[in-house]
Amino acid sequence: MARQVGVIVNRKGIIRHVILGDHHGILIPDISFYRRGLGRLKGLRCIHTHFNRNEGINTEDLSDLALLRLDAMVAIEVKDNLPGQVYFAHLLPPNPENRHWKILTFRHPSAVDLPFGDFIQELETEIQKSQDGLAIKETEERAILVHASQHPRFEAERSLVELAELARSSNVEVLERIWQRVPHYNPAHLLGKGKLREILMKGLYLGATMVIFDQDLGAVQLNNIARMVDLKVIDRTQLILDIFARRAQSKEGKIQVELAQLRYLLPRLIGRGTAMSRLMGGIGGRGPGETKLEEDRRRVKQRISSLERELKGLSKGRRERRKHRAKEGLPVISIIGYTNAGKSTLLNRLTGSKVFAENRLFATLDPTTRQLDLPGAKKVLLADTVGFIRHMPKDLRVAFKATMEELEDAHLFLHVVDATSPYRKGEITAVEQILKEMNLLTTPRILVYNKIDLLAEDKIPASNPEEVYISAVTKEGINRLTEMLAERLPLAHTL
Ligand SMILES: Nc1nc2c(ncn2[C@@H]2O[C@H](COP(=O)(O)OP(=O)(O)OP(=O)(O)O)[C@@H](O)[C@H]2O)c(=O)[nH]1
Ligand SMILES: [Mg+2]
Repeated sequence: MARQVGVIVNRKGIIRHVILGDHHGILIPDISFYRRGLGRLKGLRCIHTHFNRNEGINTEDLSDLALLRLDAMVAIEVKDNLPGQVYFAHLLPPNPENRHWKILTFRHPSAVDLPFGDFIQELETEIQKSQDGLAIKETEERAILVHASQHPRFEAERSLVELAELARSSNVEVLERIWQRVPHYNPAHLLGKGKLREILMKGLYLGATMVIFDQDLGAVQLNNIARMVDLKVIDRTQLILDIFARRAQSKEGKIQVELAQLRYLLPRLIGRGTAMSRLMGGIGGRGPGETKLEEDRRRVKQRISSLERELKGLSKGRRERRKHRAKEGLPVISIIGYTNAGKSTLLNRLTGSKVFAENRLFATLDPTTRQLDLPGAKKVLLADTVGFIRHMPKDLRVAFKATMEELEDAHLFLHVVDATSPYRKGEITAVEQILKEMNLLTTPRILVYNKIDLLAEDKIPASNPEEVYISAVTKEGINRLTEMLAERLPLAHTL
């Protein structure tokens, strides 16, 4: 056929995949779902033919070996339809020379005198031994973060800092942040393949368990990158979805998060499916993977509609609660702002409640409303809300629509800003942008600069009537804030 052929073999010697390539190379199928523990090799080796006499094993083979953590990559030379030299490449445990792999050569397949089972066991033990020193716990995720854009440095950095905060809020340890300047995105891999390989290799050697991309990955990109490397690959949206999934407590919150996750997943299942069918196509039409995927897609769609129905039922209750509240005639003040600005802490400070507040992004997903007594025996309702963030994932915004719509009831917004954030300007703009999209810019609002206890005295700017400087922790400025509320509310309420 004048085409390369290859097989993927497991440790038992069972052939898991047969690959038919072209004259120049083979494409390794998606083996990302074969997972093994940390510090272990893949348990699969790739053996393939090649025609180029002088080449031996090429760089593509070696990077596949390293990125996929294969047991071995073996190339058998073919000439005049007969097998010739065998090149046997395997990874090395960390060593002083910093060599990643070793290549053995044999003059003919029959001359390979390597007891593979024992050999690979020993190698794996060596590799694991070297990682014991790092005291790695199997449950902990460690990630490298990758930001690819042509934004100026300041913006790229801000974005990476925030991504690291998101990772921390999801209990992921960040090993390294990588900023890659790209003139335009590669539709197949986001970055150029060579650069991407370099980054992924770095991740592996640092002992990462996952790569997190700051840019959202399309179905094809996600699929391609996940196939290239034996690491989990996720993007910013998935990370935020994960935090939401961990934090949601109420029934409604949980449904909303699951809906967002499924909506995110659905198009990506299709992406995986197309890649699968393309590969399977070569060796006999539709593989089992494709049928399974169609089934998965159907099940996901069913689950989405059932969740949507359930949510509708719940939002009816919410509407009634809203109506009831309106009838009571109490003005509503909503505390809004960028995530982690101190909204819940402020609610607690003003009303003496004990709502969960913590130094992590999206601590609040199930917002609370409390009654607040203002000077002059005025009663109001004070509502905490879910924090905002730049580039809020679309699926989440759709899913949390009902919760967000409660903001329409507010007579006044307290826009809480973390005064200590070096990026506070951008954070204010991000919040205002969301208000604008929701047609809520006309609702009166007070800008509340919080956490001033952490600021040096002279950094606190002179106040203007729309702004107030407070510390929800030390109570500084809180009296001024309640005065402002009492002054502003009668006006606001008649609006
Ligand atoms: N030093 C200081 N820390 C504060 C102040 N207000 C809030 N914090 C801290 O900031 C962190 C975030 O506070 P939260 O009240 O959870 O913030 P949030 O805006 O509700 O955050 P999300 O619900 O995650 O959007 C917590 O660790 C608080 O203790 C303040 O005035 N001074
Ligand atoms: Mg909160």
